Amino acid sequence: MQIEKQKLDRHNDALFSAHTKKWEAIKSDITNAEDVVKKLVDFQIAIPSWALGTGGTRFGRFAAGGEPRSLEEKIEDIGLLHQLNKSSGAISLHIPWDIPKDPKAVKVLAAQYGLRFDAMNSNTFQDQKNQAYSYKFGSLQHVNKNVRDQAINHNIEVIEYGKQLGSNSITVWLSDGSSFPGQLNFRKAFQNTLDGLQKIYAALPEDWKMFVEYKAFEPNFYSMTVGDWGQSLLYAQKLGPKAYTLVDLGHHLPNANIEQIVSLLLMEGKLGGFHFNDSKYGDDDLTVGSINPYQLFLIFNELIEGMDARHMDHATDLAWMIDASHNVKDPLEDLLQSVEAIQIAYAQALIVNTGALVKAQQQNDVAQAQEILQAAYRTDVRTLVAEARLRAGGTLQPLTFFRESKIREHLISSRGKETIATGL
Ligand SMILES: [Mn+2]
Repeated sequence: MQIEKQKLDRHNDALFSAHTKKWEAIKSDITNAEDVVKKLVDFQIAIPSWALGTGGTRFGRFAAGGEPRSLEEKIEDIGLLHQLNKSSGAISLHIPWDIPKDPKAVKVLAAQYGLRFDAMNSNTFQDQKNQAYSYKFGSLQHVNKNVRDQAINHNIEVIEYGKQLGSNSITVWLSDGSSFPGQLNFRKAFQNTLDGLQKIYAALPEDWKMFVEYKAFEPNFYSMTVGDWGQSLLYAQKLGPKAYTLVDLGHHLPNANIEQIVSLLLMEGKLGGFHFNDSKYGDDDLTVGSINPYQLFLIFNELIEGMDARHMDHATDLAWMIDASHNVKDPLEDLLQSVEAIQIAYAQALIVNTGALVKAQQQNDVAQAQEILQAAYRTDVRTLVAEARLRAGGTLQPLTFFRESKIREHLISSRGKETIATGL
């Protein structure tokens, strides 16, 4: 569904004078407020096609109702998010859950909502109907060449779909690994995987990137064949200049220093993209910023520092995507919260007094360094984020608008209560 412009205007008009007061105040406080707002307007976060439906756990699934029934309806939902926050201008597709039957028409539809196609995602962690070989014991690592070839061909097929949609990257996440000691020869598993990735890499168009995503555990619990950033970087370095490491916040062991990982990958020119979520224990896929917003801020601080050191464009040189699952929330509300949390962390990192921080580091002034970071983190930047949305043509308060307009109720009445989105 698309929201009429008058409705958006009415919402913004009602909030405008209160917002303006706050904006004037923060502008006099933060010297680079204008610059932050401009950067926020440019910053877009891709929404994966599997995040529009209610997620499940291995125990159960409780549908929200009105969930998208097709790829077209998923695009419609992301279009709606983008209309409200003007920062969700990209969609990331998962194959085979969302195979476009008519890629041309799908591309046109997405463009109507102002969306482009971000990284394509392959799937060799599940068996599909009528599949010749099973991935039960892995895909690219598999001891049987037929299984490996099937996984390679699938990835090449995903690239082909992506080409038709105007995407320019593929994310390869492998569930490969072992659950018991002795199950796997680590070296051979690595070599088979590298060989498969090389064949996929060879099928990349000139201007494409390949992201190698790692994960510490699950679904395998003894070893993962792409288990950490070191292994991912090893693959990426061996593959070549179009291969990069992808960091998913939930794919680390507890208490990992993700900001340091980000910093070093950027230093090596090998950070390709980011999957945002939050977690308390493992890969919990909770709303971005819901558990540990300070960590998110520290990560953004390193992202900006590292990108600026390499003169990278914040908005376009890395792939930004939300990768979460929503078990007890309305998926659209959750995504609105996630995007806002990312924007807040980004804005806070943009107002860090970097000159003073460098000076404090040079002088080993540890207390002062902490003060500088926390001064930025403790600044309420929500008005900057709202101002960016307003300038881009979105809503001042997306979540309030979503609720007051009864969008979920409308979706339920048009799509039905029992709809199920394809995906996990
Ligand atoms: Mn991910």
